[in-house]
Amino acid sequence: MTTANDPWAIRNLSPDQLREALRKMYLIRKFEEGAEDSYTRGLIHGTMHLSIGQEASAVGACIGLSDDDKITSTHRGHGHCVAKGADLGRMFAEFFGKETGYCRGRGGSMHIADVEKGNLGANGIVGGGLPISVGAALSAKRLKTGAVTVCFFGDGANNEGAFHEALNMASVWKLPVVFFCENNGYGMSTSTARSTAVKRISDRAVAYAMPGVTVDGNDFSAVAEAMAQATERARAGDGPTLIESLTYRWRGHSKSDRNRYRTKEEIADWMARDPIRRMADMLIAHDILTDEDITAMEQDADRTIADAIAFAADSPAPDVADLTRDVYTRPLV
Ligand SMILES: Cc1ncc(C[n+]2csc(CCOP(=O)(O)OP(=O)(O)O)c2C)c(N)n1
Ligand SMILES: [Mg+2]
Repeated sequence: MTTANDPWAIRNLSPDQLREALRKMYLIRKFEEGAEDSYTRGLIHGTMHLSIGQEASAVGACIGLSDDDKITSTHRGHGHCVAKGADLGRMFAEFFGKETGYCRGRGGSMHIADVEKGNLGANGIVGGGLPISVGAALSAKRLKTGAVTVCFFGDGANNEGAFHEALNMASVWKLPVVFFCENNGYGMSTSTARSTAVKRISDRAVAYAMPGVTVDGNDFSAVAEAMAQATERARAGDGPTLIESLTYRWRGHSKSDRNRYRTKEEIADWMARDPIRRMADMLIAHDILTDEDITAMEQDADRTIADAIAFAADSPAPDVADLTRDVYTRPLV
C-alpha cells in the first residue's frame, strides 16, 4: 500500500532509480515544451498530441521494464518513447522530417518506433496497439523470453472492439501483458462520462477474468506499485492485468484544439496536481534530493532538449529522389 508518509516507491526503489524517474519526467515535460515551441516556429508539419501532465503515468509504467520488455504506444506517445529510453535527438529529427529521425523523417510524431529499446511503436489508429501487444506477448510466451509487454491506450480506445478482443484473447491464453489505460478524462472533446458506460474502466477487467485496478496516475509511486504487481503476475505466467491510470492532459487534444469543452477551473485544478511537482516534493521529503538538486536537474533537462533540437535542426533532409521510399501513399500524378 502507498501512503502519504511511506510511499511504495520510497520503500521499493533505490535512490538512483527514483532520481532517474524524476529526471525522465522532466525530460518528457521539456521535450513536449520543445516540440510545442518548434511547432509554433513552423519546424514541424502536420499535428501533434502532447502528454504534458501525464508524465507520472509514462515513467511509472516503464520504470520496472528492461529493454527486452516491450511497449505499444499511442498517438500521444512522446512520453512513452522517452520513458522507454529513446534518443531525443532522433525523435526531434523525426518530427523535423530529417534523415536521422527514427523513420528517416517519413513518419513523424505518430509513427516513432524504437525496437532496440522495446518500443514497438506509436500508432495513429486509436486502439491500434491493443492487438499488437497481444501478438508481442504471445511471441514472448511461445519463445519463453520472459519479456512483458505493456500496452498503452486511452480512455477513448477502451470503447473499441479491439480493446475487448485483446483483453479476452490475452486472458484466455494467459499472456504476459499489462493493459495500461491512460484515462485523461477525454477522447478528443468527448468526456469519459459521456462515452463510457462504466464509472471505472478497470471494472471491465471482470468481464475478462483478470485483475483490474484504478490508480492516481499523477502519483508516480501509485503507478509504479500497480505496475510492479502486474508485471510480477505476468512474468509468473498468471496472465494480464488492466490498470486504469487517472490523469489529465494539460494541453488540447492536438494542435487544432480550441479547448472549448473544458473549464479553466478544471484545468487549473489538475495543474495543481502536477505529477512532477509531487514527485519532486516526495524526493525532497525523503532526503533523496534537495531543492538545489532539483533546480540543477531541471536545467540539465533544458540543456539536453536544446542539444536534441540542435541535432535535429543540423541534420540533413532526405534526398528528394528517395522521398517516397518506405511510404505507403504516393502523390497522384
Ligand atoms: C480508429 C480511430 N478512430 C478515430 C480516430 C480519431 N481520433 C484520434 S485521437 C482520438 C481520441 C482518442 O482518445 P483517447 O483514446 O482517450 O486518447 P487521448 O487522446 O485522450 O490520449 C480520436 C477519436 C483515430 N485516429 N482512429
Ligand atoms: Mg483520453
